[in-house]
Amino acid sequence: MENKMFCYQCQETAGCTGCTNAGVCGKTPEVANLQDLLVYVTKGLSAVTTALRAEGKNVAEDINHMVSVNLFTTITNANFDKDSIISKINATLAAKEELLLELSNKDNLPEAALWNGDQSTFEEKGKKVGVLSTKDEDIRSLRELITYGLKGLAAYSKHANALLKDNVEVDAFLQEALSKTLDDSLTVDDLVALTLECGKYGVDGMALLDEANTSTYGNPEVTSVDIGVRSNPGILISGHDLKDLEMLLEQTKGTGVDVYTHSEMLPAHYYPFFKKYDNFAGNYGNAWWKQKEEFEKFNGPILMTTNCIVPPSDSYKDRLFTTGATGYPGCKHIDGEYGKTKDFLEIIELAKKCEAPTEIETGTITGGFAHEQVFALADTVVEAVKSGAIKRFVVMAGCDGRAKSRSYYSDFAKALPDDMVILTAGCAKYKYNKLDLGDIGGIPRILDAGQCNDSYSLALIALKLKEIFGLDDVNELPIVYNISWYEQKAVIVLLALLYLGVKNIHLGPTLPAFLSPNVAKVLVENFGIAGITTVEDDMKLFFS
Ligand code: FSO
Ligand code: SF4
Repeated sequence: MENKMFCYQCQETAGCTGCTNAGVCGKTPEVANLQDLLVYVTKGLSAVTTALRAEGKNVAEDINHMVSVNLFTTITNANFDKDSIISKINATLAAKEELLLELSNKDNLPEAALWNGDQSTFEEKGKKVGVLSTKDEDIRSLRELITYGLKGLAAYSKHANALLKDNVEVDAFLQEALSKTLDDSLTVDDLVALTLECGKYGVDGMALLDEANTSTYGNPEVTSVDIGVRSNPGILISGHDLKDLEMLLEQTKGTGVDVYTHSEMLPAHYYPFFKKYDNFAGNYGNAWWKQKEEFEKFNGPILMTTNCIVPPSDSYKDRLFTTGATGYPGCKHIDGEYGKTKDFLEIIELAKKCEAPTEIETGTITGGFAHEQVFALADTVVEAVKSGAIKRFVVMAGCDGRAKSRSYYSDFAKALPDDMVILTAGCAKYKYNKLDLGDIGGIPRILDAGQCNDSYSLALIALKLKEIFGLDDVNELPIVYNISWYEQKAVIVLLALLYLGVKNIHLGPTLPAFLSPNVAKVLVENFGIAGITTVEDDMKLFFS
């Protein structure tokens, strides 16, 4: 039987091979095929911009932003709204046609750069240009690995762009690499090299976002975050976009409405800038996949600034709002250009009519161990390592997810010997951040740097320790990498770590379905990438 769709970009893909009938995430075949077309036309646009740059011509900033937002739109759990995707395809085709007029030499352009069509053809075309249109399984695997890494890079660039920070070299690379995934003359070796180059730009992209965040909101500092509730009505903000949070806090000031963070927005509490808002209440709930029960209990409106959206229940669908690259059919989308203020009044007015959140937890969690904060504690940390009080660091960054097998990460954290410290970032932390693992001489045994993009901080910390201990190689440090992945931002984090020379990363709960046996072999042989087994066996493997 013919597939209705094909997608294998996330860890929860059906049967660990591919979603062919409907997405496990809730993506319909119609939306999946339209997303494939959006990726295709974005690659076409990128081939044109890359050719224009080769002719020495300038590419406007709004085109760079369009490419990033388009890719972000197709990340797992970001946008389920076919109308939003169709309008992005139309806008991309229109922009591409205009740019084609500026291009002198059109001889070497791929089909995607020249294709155009009206809306009635989109879904059929999407079916023809998806993942399986590349027949060779190794070339397909590498093209998808690169595309997913670029989706992650685009997401991080988009957040920096919203804070009015751009890196045109990152944008030019992103577009060139996208266009190279259409180039049939490239060999497996060429694409392996391009994959590693993605890692280099992944580091640059995360550095850009880190600079954008810290120059705007200050350096994260150790912070204790309340996980209980107050008595006022509240708005829950989820996702990664700090600029959206800033606008929401400004507009809710003095309204009697509190703002709570959810999932990946938790690390916002660590930034000094946001501490001035009295109505910035705390963090409500856990990682993205628990949102159905938690959003229902929250009682007030929810603003999704990025993925991960779980298709909402009717009980709260009318209080779910989207912004940025996200979208869900039937949920109100609030837009706004970079540098302009989005209008969240409708959300605030709705909140006023809602009950206060139902308490689901009480207490606090502590985080804020991004690079500057850890550097400030460097003497204590180094002393603890030298004295043997800290024997090892375990990087457990990445994503959380619904799979039962992910209880491995809670069990692993619980089973870790008392002289080991977890370094984390991303929503993976929710598997253990409410455990009381104590501290080592005042250093908590779970150091949370922030969002998944703050894995950059963990890399900086590793490089700093390498320097302090006078080591030649980052792999000589007493650090083990046991990373959990779910969607495509984790792919660029992984490629960035590989670029920085980190070896022997363990990736779970399962290896990506998009790695063909040969591509997986390249990663195993060159970087020592491995999966996970059981907590007991992995403990022996990592620490003996
Ligand atoms: Fe998690 Fe979702 Fe941050 Fe991801 S909320 S899974 S890698 O979007 O982006 O860590
Ligand atoms: Fe399936 Fe994941 Fe793709 Fe959703 S994003 S359709 S769950 S592979």
